[in-house]
Amino acid sequence: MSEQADVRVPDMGSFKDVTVVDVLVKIGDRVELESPLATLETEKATMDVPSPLAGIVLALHLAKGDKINTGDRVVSLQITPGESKASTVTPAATVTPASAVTPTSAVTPASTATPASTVSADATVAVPATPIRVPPASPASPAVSTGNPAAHAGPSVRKLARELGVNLGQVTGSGVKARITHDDVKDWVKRALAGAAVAVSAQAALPRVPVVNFSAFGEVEIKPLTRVQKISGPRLHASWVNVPHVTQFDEADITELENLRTTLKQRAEQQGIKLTPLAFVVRACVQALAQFPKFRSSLDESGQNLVYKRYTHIGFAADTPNGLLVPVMRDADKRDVYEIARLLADLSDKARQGKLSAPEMQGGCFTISSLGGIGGMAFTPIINAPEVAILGVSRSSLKPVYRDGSFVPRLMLPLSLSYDHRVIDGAEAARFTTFLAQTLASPRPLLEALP
Ligand code: CAO
Repeated sequence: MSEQADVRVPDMGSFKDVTVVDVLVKIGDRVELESPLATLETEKATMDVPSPLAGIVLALHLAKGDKINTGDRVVSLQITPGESKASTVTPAATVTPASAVTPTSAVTPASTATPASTVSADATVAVPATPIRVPPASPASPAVSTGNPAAHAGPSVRKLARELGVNLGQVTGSGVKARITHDDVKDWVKRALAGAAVAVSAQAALPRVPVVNFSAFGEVEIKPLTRVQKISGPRLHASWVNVPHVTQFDEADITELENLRTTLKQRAEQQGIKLTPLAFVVRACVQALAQFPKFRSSLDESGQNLVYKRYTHIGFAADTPNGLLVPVMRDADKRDVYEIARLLADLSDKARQGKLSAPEMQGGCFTISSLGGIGGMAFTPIINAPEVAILGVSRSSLKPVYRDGSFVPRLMLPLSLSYDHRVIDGAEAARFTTFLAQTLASPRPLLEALP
């Protein structure tokens, strides 16, 4: 059989007429032991009133803005005997058996969400594919009620969140047991502002794509994007709208490379290695990046400095059933062509099985996207920002090349280098692809032992 009990304001010492700044529950809510029920504010501090019992809220006896004192009723709870007991740890609110609790005697419902109609909030909703994600990934308004009783946060953090209009339910806590700290709230606000600013400028700058009711023209079927697409889409969009892309095209004569690869392929296979042309391309890129280190740099946040990386981690686009993933091969400059080939296969297998770990997708400084196994002559890859360049590789084909007075058949590999024109000039890009083509055309050194 269930019982009713009143929860009262605990002993507040000399504080009198303390203001209720938030009511964190509403009638019908289930509260657990020590769930905060309300937040009180004195001149010196804010404090939560934790529930000394678990139960269902039958009535609220205070409202936001009320002045209350020790012993005043906070809520009436319906409790099941044995299910909960008063806390012995926290300075809990006091409990008295309810005399006659009538739900209708409730003062007001708990503080409700007040979605603010700020420009930033609207803009964020309107452009969900904003490059800088407003935390969390959901485009919800940052300015909603702070009264989230489930959030694990102390009174002063709740106060800060309230003042800044942060919904604690959207903040990830970095403290012990995911407790939300002051810094977590401030970080959330910083990121929300950055995201909103980008969304506002993007919205202002971009004409909108028309919304079409396709079913007016025939039968349609709606399928959601995959999780990978939902993540990679906004990133690609961010790069597309933020980075001035130019693509430099070239061709590498890989006739000799292909002859060499054919002689090595079988032996490699016996060791379980699939020696594809891409492994040689990665090796050639390592050399090009050593020669032109700007191609593995990134602009810093201010856009005023270039961050030169002294490491060569190379990402490569992998086509998976769930969408595009970019595994990263760490320290590609310390690996020979066989090791690179093995890693290409291992990482792309993992990508297809959805088993890549976070470090295996981070830290890249240059990306290669190879469609050579599929087909095509050239394409314009989107830079994996904040990287500044990406190499697209298409399918090699035999072409007539004019040499020493006659046309000869040569195996030509198409290269498409997209680069960030804020960082790289066209002449540098042409030097980079020329170097790459020359390196691939004389492949023996690519097999040499590493330094
Ligand atoms: N020209 C001609 N043939 C090529 C080639 C090229 N440029 N590149 C690869 N090939 C051949 C390989 O030699 C192999 O042939 P065999 O089986 O006869 O030896 C075949 O094509 C298939 O190669 P592969 O795809 O298994 O291996 P890879 O090392 O070339 O590529 C990977 C690995 C993971 C990059 C690739 O499988 C992949 O996913 N590519 C798609 C990348 C992508 O989606 N990019 C677009 C991103 S932007 O949307």
